[in-house]
Amino acid sequence: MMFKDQAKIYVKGGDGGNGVVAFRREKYVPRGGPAGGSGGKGGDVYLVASPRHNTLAHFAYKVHFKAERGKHGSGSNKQGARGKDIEVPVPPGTEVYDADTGEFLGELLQPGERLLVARGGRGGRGNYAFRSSTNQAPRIAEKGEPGEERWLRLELKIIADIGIIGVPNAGKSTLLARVTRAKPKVADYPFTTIAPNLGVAIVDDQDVVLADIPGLIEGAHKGVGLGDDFLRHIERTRVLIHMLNGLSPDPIGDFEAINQELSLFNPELAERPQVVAFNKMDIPEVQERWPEVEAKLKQMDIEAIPISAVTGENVQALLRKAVAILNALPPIERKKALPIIVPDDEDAFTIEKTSEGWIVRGKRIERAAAMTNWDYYEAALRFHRIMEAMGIAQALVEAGVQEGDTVIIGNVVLEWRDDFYYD
Ligand SMILES: Nc1nc2c(ncn2[C@@H]2O[C@H](COP(=O)(O)OP(=O)(O)OP(=O)(O)O)[C@@H](O)[C@H]2O)c(=O)[nH]1
Ligand SMILES: [Mg+2]
Repeated sequence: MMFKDQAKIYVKGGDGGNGVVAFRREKYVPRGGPAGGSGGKGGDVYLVASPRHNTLAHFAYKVHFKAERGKHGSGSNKQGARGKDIEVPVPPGTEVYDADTGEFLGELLQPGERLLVARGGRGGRGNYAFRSSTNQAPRIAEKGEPGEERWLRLELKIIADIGIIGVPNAGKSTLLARVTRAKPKVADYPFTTIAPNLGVAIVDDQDVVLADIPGLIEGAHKGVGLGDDFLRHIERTRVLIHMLNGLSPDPIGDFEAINQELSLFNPELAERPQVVAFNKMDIPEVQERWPEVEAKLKQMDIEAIPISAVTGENVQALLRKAVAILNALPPIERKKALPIIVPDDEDAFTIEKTSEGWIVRGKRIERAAAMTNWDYYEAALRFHRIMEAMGIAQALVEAGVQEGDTVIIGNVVLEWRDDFYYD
């Protein structure tokens, strides 16, 4: 399956269940009190970091995730059941953004970590909840609040302690296979590796996660070769093993070209600590070249280690050096993640005059409109009160709304009446 390190998915919390209007029926009591139960809350949608997933490929076919809606309330003041939450598995190392606004919502690093991405709607209140000293038999109930919905952009950045980088064919996958139980494909042609492979090496009793990154070539930061996707993975590795191909016509030129690509992609990457390895030392011609390469690197202040990924020569020394650097680094700082989505100013609204009518937009008023059960006159009155309390009715009058005009709020279309007063 093709590697996929970005995905766009749609998530929607369950709608809240509707509240109902009902009255108690008892023997000898001609007209009982209000007994309409409230609807249950809709289920929430969570993303959860699953160690069984390494890629976002499973989102190629399924992109819609909806939690269950809350059950409706019923008579005898029975509350509707809560809708079930759903958990959408993502690989550890997934960053989550709102696809429309670009806002960073959080990242999932440790297996089992959860992030709330779409809240279920509140259940609508039944008439029992509306009873008061002045209205003991309310004929009003709310509809459930619609669940939160949004498109998310997921971006996978694998997290590894050590990233193995280098030109195609340098022997990166061979090294990973040598020191971990990973079984990456190894072949004598460039771009064998098209997706990063992860493995765990044990170095002096310490577990170290290694990532074998696909080969990089000049222009990679502009998308040449396998593109810039994989440069992003390098951002999430802490130490780099930069592998030189002992058989390359110009190993030092390769080395400089790749470092150039890293810094063009992200200047911070050029600062990432590197341990340089010169590979394929089991081949006599490569051994012959080594002194010259070693000297040139020394001039650049670089202490390279000659290795053979095939025989394992010097491989432990290479890993030890990388792990020593790793252990000296400060702990990873997490990106600031919002644990819960903070809505923007809920009460804000706008009014626009269009050929179809007056369009009122605003989070709170649209939600109130969606939750109003227009079958009940009292509910319509209550909505009108909300319009007044929020200053929307007055704003419409000031804007010039006329008797009979159409007013559109979310999915609700109303006819404006000047005499819609109450009490
Ligand atoms: N003789 C010898 N051959 C090696 C050594 N390491 C890798 N090779 C060979 O070099 C070729 C490329 O090895 P890979 O491990 O696939 O190289 P890679 O860097 O992962 O290549 P890409 O995935 O294409 O970027 C294969 O034919 C390997 O057998 C080594 O230490 N000695
Ligand atoms: Mg490879």
